[in-house]
Amino acid sequence: MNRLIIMAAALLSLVSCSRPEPSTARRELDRLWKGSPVEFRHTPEMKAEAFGIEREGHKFVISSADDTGALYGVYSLLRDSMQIPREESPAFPLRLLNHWDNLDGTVERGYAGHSLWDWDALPDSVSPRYLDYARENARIGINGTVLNNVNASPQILSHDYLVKVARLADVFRPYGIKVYLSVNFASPMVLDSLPTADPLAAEVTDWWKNKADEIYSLIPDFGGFLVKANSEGQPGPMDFGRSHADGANMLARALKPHGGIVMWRAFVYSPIDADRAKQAYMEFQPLDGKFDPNVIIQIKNGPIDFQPREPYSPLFGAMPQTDRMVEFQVTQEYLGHANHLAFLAPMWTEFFEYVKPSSLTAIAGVANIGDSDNMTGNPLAGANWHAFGRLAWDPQLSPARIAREWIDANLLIPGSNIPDSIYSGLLDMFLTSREAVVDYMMPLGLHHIFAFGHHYGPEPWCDIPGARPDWLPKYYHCADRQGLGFNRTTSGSNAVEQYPEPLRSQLNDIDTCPEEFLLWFHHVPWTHRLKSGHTLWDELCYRYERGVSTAEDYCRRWEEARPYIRPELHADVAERLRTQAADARWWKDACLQYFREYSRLPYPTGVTAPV
Ligand code: GCW
Repeated sequence: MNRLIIMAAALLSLVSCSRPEPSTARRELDRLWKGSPVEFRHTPEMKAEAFGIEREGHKFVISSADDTGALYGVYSLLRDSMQIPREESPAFPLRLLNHWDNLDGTVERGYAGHSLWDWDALPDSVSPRYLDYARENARIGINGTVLNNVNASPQILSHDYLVKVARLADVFRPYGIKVYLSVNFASPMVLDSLPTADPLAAEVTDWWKNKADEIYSLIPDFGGFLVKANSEGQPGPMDFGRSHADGANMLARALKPHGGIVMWRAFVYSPIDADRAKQAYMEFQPLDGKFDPNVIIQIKNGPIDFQPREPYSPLFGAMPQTDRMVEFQVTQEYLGHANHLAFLAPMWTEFFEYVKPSSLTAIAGVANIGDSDNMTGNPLAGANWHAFGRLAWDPQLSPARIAREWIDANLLIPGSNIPDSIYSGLLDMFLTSREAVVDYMMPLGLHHIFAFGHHYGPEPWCDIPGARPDWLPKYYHCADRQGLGFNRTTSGSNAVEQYPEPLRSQLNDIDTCPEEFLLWFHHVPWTHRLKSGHTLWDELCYRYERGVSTAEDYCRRWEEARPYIRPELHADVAERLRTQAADARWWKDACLQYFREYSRLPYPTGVTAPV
């Protein structure tokens, strides 16, 4: 009887006592703002990950339904304690970084050193940098990370590696971050010598089911798989005469009992006869409605490959019965690597002008992170990591606001009284930088005239023996004596057909096609007049020249801002900006000299002839 009374009393006290304080949120608060007048309030009716901040007398109250919401509330309060009361919740439930990190420590398209993951030292030794990484991500609302390259080594699914992955998951969990893995479709053949990886073969489905059970026994909140299949030589279901849907659904069914998901990439790239810009749509659109509910199709923002400017991929509008997510590239594979300043928020908000965030289930960004001291190589590239997270949280945020947040917190000497004119010069550098890159690399809709392999400098003349057909000279720019640009209209490859009306007709007509996409969709005569009144040739020259002078101007502005910038950053960035300006001139000289062999027109006044 006594025991019963004690148990009832204990139960009663559990019910009446409020939920314990969210421990990570409290720890972060104590670390970043000791003695702060903040109280946490458990508010179960709020949405997952959401938070509210209000004032009660002298204290701040952060309300949330869960610990992650409380943590996000802390970071948000530290960023802005003025706009109160406010309530926020994320626009996308899944906000992921994709690491293209290989198990040997290299990073594909990474420009910030080696991989942050020290696979050899794990699981016994856990670098303190994993915690820094988790905090940086939680600060901007990232809630998932795919640890390894989409060109995936099957070894990541071996037991030894899964134990290491589990250690990382333990570090990230308190910060609301789940781990995911890229998987190689042929894993059962490589790891366990199965004769096939056919997604419809019973032994294969069993293998994946057992693998999923093993993963979840080590990592109960494992997020799921990311898959690059039948693209650039990676294995996939089509090797066995099956479709992307067969492959994705088989994996999805193995993960489903545990609540995991499959992100199946639509970046399919193999030498085909059709215009490469059409390939993803051609392969995936017919499969709409055939994917299981826990599959999301992960589509790059544009139809080709992370170019400085691309129109949105028409696949986003073509699979209404399938969950879709966008893949942005935070690392600057095609935007000057770690040398150029290219603040990417304007590029990503431009995408959202065409694709409604509410039509997407999730968002991923290919990380620009490595083991360099600042984790991003170029210190200014930290602004892109920040921007990706902030836009994943709220795609309506303006690039200017995001840039200001980052500049204030990271660039300026605390307390430095920077004059308005210098501050707005700095801000303007960020906001114009992506457009400047477009100007000096590939204006007016030109694309993919990069050097083969490293994707850094210009090579519109590329004719590497043995290169893929679309790398052959002129595949993308189609320069000839008449003009320049890829005819994707109804009289050409008809890629316009993949876009809905009225956009399709607008793109199809040389007079209504937005000029930033002109040479993407049209083969334009050299003497065709553009809106500026200039001929195509003259306008092309002016754009390249404008790109160069903008890049040169950045060096001057940066110098002017020197007294207000953290000294350890100033010299490093100054050097990179000088490289950027020199590269801009290199791009201009190389491209104009090359295209002039076709246009045979003089350089217009005001444009310095290449030396
Ligand atoms: O952008 C291209 C890159 C490849 C990359 C591929 C992809 C991971 O050049 O390095 O491979 O896209 O997205 O799969």
